[in-house]
This record gives sequence, C-alpha cells and structure tokens, in this order.
Amino acid sequence: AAGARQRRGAFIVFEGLDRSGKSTQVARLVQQLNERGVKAVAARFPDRTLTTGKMIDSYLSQKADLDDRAIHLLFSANRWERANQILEDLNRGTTVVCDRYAFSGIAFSAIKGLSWSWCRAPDIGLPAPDLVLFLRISPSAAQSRGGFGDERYEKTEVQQRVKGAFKRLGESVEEGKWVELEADRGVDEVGQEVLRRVEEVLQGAGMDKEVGKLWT
Ligand code: Z5A
Ligand code: MG
Repeated sequence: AAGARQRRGAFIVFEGLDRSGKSTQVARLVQQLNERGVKAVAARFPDRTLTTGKMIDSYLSQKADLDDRAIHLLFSANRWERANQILEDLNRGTTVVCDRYAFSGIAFSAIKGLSWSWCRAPDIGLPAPDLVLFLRISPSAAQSRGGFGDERYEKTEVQQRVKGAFKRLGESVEEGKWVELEADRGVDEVGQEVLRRVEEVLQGAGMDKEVGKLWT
C-alpha cells in the first residue's frame, strides 16, 4: 500500500559458551542470506577495532587489569559505539548478524558478584535483538574443538558459572525470542536449523515494526 513502511532487516544475535561455534555460524549465516538475495552483515562484540575495544582487548589478553565495574562499562560502551550503525543498517533493510551481545555482558559480570540490575542498566535502550540463538554445547564436545586459549575467561570453572547465568537470562527474555540450539552437531546441520529460524523471523510481522529497545 502507498506509504507503507519498507520492511526492515532482522537483528539476530548468537550467544553461547567458548567454542560453541558462534563465529562459524555468524559467517555461514551472513553468506547464506546474501546468496539468497537477503542483505546481511556481521557484527561482533567485543569489537576490538573500536576505541573501547583496544582496552577490552588488553583486559582479555591479561595485559591490563581493570576494576570489575570499569570493564563491565567498557563492554557496554563498546556496544553503544556501534549501536547507531546497527540501527541504520536494520532500518535500511539490512539484516545484522551479531556474535555475542549484552547477554554475554551480564553473564560474565554477574558471576563476579555484581548485581543483576546493575549489570543490566548500562545496556538499557540498545537495539533489541529480534532473535537470540543460544548455541548449547557439552563441555566434552567443546573440549574436542581444541584446548582453551590464554584469555581471561577461558577456564572450565568460569564457563560453568557463565552457563548458569545464561540459563537465567534465557528465562528473562520475551517468549520465543531466545532459542537454544544443540551445537554439538556438524556445522551444516546446525546451520540449517539456524537458517530456518532466521527465515521465520524475516517473514514475520516483526519486520514491519520498529526495532525494539533492550529491556524497556
Ligand atoms: N565478554 C564479556 O565479558 N562481556 C561482554 O559484554 C562480551 C563478551 C560481549 C571474548 O569473546 C570474551 O569476552 C568472551 C566473553 C567476554 N570470553 N569468553 N569465553 P570472543 O567472542 O572474542 O571469544 P569467544 O566467543 O570465546 O570465541 P570462540 O572461542 O572463538 O568461540 P566461538 O566463536 O563460539 O567458536 P568458533 O570460533 O566458531 O569455533 C571454535 C572452533 O570449533 C573452531 O576451530 C571451529 O572451526 C570449530 N567448530 C565450530 N563449529 C563446529 C561444529 N559444529 N563442529 C565441530 N567443530 C566446530
Ligand atoms: Mg568466536
């Protein structure tokens, strides 16, 4: 109809533990969407190329120590540095596929003892995902994908506690917008289910509505 709003792109977020295959699936999904004529771009957090990303990188690689609150706010600021770009892309009809987001932000800080509400606050109002795909993986399967690296959170104990925090986060998200996928399968098998879920979102009524704001 005349005056109808152009359908926007979908904001798709991947979350999951270390080596669950997020980066692999983000790249695969962007490629598959583009092949199907759906404009899509990748984003990732932390984005280590941004101003705040340099400090985050020093922290994660254990070259720098920071207060738990300071690093939490830097991770959030890193998202805000990119937020307008994401919003512009979505509104131009481009789908944005994002590797980790504010859910990782809360999970990794809450396990240090910072309160849930304090952790959530700085991300309030960020573009809200239309779908979070949580890649679920068993510790033994993750193990078979290579040993831990040298980064700060790459330890079994941390990963176990983060897993619990993610579970709580999933329960707090609007019905249907947090989907857990069994990631302990071949890349293509996981990818097919990913594509199916994302196509449902792209065909849904949500793409005629404005991009939501996180936790509002
Ligand atoms: N962090 C935070 O504290 N606060 C925040 O706000 C945010 C993040 C946003 C760095 O993140 C750290 O920052 C992270 C959380 C914290 N710490 N931890 N843990 P990152 O994104 O830079 O790092 P990562 O997510 O841990 O990256 P990763 O280890 O690269 O995981 P992945 O992306 O999920 O996996 P992958 O690279 O796609 O795959 C891992 C390997 O498995 C690779 O060799 C693949 O070829 C292989 N693979 C992938 N899929 C499969 C399947 N299906 N079968 C077999 N093998 C596979
Ligand atoms: Mg990765």
